[in-house]
Amino acid sequence: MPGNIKQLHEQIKAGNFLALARGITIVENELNGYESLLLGLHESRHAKVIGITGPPGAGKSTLVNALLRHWLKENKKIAVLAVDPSSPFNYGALLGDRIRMSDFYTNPNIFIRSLATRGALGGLNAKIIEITDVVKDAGFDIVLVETVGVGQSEVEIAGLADCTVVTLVPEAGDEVQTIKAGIMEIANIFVVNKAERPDAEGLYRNLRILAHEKANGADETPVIKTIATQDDGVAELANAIIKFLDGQKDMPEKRLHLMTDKCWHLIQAHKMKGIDAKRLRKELANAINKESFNLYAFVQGFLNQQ
Ligand SMILES: Nc1nc2c(ncn2[C@@H]2O[C@H](COP(=O)(O)OP(=O)(O)O)[C@@H](O)[C@H]2O)c(=O)[nH]1
Ligand SMILES: [Mg+2]
Repeated sequence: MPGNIKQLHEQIKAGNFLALARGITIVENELNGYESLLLGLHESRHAKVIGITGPPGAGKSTLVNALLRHWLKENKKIAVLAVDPSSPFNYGALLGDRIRMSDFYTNPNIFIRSLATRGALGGLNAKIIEITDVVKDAGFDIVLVETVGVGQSEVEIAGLADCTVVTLVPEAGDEVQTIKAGIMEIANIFVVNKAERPDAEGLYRNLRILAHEKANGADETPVIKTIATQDDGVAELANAIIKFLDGQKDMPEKRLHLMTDKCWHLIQAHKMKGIDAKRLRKELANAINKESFNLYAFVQGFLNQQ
């Protein structure tokens, strides 16, 4: 590994947040040395990744802040990765309510980073796996990843996280039909946030019924009511998360699925290396007008020249 990257990695492992921020930027943007950095990681298995997902406005950021405050009291070292296009910078503001900003920025136990989403509709950051791996090397107890629940990102977060918390709110509707089928597979814990609202009870009851049906005699997925803005139910949620993590013996099976997918893409990217798009276009322009042109034979010929 190049000397400067090796030094950066040492600093990351020593808990230097500036180095960690730099490492994330290098990996996120594929800057010089990013492959060396990734190849040198020893990814601590100590750090547990907790995914907090759910629709926009459900109160995910508020919950993350409440969990942060809860675990800070227990001296836990926590990283937050916020992949949320709607409220990327609200952490400082929310934390600022109860912890002075200056304290928060110098707090050696919290690292917070907002990340861009892959598409306009949200979804995880394209480099979320790499970024999480870098963060895991920095000696955190907990890595909280906030993501907006939109289709594929929910599947990804379930593969990435050791525990996935699905946050719902009453206005999501208390009808069983409105709860997407896939969400039962993904959630390790359900949160009914904004529980002070009268219609929260219906959603809560329906989730309990679904959890009961799914469990079929085994442990039921916990459903926890919270009022994140008042810290209500937050200690209970934190305990449920820790209990779930403690009881987890095997790696989540969705991890293998996600990692297979990731390997596939890395191999694809690796194979595409050295393919010169300009030359491809030029050669295609020459070939395409010929009577005998066959796209597939052209591709084979092009690859054979490499
Ligand atoms: N009434 C009520 N409002 C809440 C609660 N939790 C969060 N909010 C508010 O809901 C809005 C969206 O919260 P936010 O955490 O940004 O949601 P996110 O988009 O899921 O991250 C904010 O105005 C919060 O103050 C709650 O338990 N009750
Ligand atoms: Mg948010």
